[in-house]
Amino acid sequence: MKRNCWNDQNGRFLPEMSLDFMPVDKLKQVQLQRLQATVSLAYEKVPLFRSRMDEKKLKPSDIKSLKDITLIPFSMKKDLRDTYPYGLFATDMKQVVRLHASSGTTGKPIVVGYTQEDMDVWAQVIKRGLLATGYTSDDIVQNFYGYGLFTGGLGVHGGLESLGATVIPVSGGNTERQIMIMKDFEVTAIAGTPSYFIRIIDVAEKMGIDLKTLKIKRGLFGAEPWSDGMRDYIEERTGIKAYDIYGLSEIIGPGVGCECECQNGIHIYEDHFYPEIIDPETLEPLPDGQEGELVISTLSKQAMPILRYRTRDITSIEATPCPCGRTIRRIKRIGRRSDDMFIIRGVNVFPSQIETALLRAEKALPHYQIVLDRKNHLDTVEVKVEVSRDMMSDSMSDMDSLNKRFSHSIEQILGISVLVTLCEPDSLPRSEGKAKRVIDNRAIGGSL
Ligand code: DLL
Repeated sequence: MKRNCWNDQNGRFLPEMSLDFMPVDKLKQVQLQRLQATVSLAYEKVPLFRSRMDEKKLKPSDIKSLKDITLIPFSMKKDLRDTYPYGLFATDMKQVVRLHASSGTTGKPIVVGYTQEDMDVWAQVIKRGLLATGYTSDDIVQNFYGYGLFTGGLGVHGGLESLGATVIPVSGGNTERQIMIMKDFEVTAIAGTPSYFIRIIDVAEKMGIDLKTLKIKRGLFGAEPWSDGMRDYIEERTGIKAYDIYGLSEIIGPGVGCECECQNGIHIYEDHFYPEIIDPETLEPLPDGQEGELVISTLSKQAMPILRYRTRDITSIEATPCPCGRTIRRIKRIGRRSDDMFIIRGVNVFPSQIETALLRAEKALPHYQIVLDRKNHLDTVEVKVEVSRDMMSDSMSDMDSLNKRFSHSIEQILGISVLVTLCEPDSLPRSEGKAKRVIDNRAIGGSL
């Protein structure tokens, strides 16, 4: 597993990859210099950061060590909404060569911008992820992340081009055509959301195409939480290796971090993005190994520097080094956000827990949807589970016992019982991008 850090498997010199293996002292030095420059840029050019720092009587020159980062006020999604569209930009629009936007849960999207230098860094970090997961310039890569305002498609595209791979910019949707391309274009690697790939697996099975017989060796999946169970499902059904890539628009898009071939956590490209873990209630920093909310500061972004951004993603910094030898730290894979949590009868529930329960009950990944509602002032949850053709039976008692297996498994994990409804094959909506697992009818008044 431990490969010479300066070369790829063909012995070619890879300067980008060497950044993953920088001596820790050197890395910290780079981080401090870049943090100081970013704080100065944000203070001088972005009124929101300046006024927040002024309120705390904090000047850029007060940041003397990396620890001083905790003096800086947090920022969050609301700040991007409140300054819509360009209020957090630190450069003239003349320098901005790309805009992307991410749909917010309410009304207007949030807008993010990139200078050419930002674009180069973006391609570089994704290239480092591709190299760490075994992609090479010989690969023919089908990229089914959505192209457009979403950062996934064009972001990963830039990294693939920088690697020198052959990119097929197919974007999401038209599943049968995706499968035809995979086969006919002799695709060797893929990139896209895991939930859409699960859909591709289903459709391929229906078309009588065994993905294991194709040339695909690896996939880079992200943009939404996906469990270890889902990874096993993908790898077993298709014979590919499935790797996790993480990122968010506010920081750069995909490529804030990526797994390596060890598949044991996401290495953060710490020379560009500085990670911290905080307690989301007290906002105090937490030590390595302890789970909390991930906060990220950009260290090299020019168009839109962001300081101490609260991602809402729940994870921890891995305390132990990775066997791959990379010195950049890892975070645990992200299974949940602090805000897709819902509370049922006093119990905090995350969609990923329900997914784990369903997988545990049937060892197959059913399609499911969680419907939240409010009846008589009480929150209710219904888990709709689509029965696959293998699970279907004409016998009522078989279906009843299947329902009980799902309900029991959920109760074991959550400690509360929830209503499980079995649905016909192909009856639940499928995603072509990020899966929408939770339908929340409470906000629109619920049933009462
Ligand atoms: O989803 C960027 C991206 C594109 C990442 C393609 C990876 C691949 P946003 O639309 O701004 O950006 O959504 C960011 O998605 O805060 C997480 O909650 C979630 N997310 C992204 N990657 C992962 C992952 C893109 N690998 C939000 N695991 C983040 C779990 C992820 N959640």
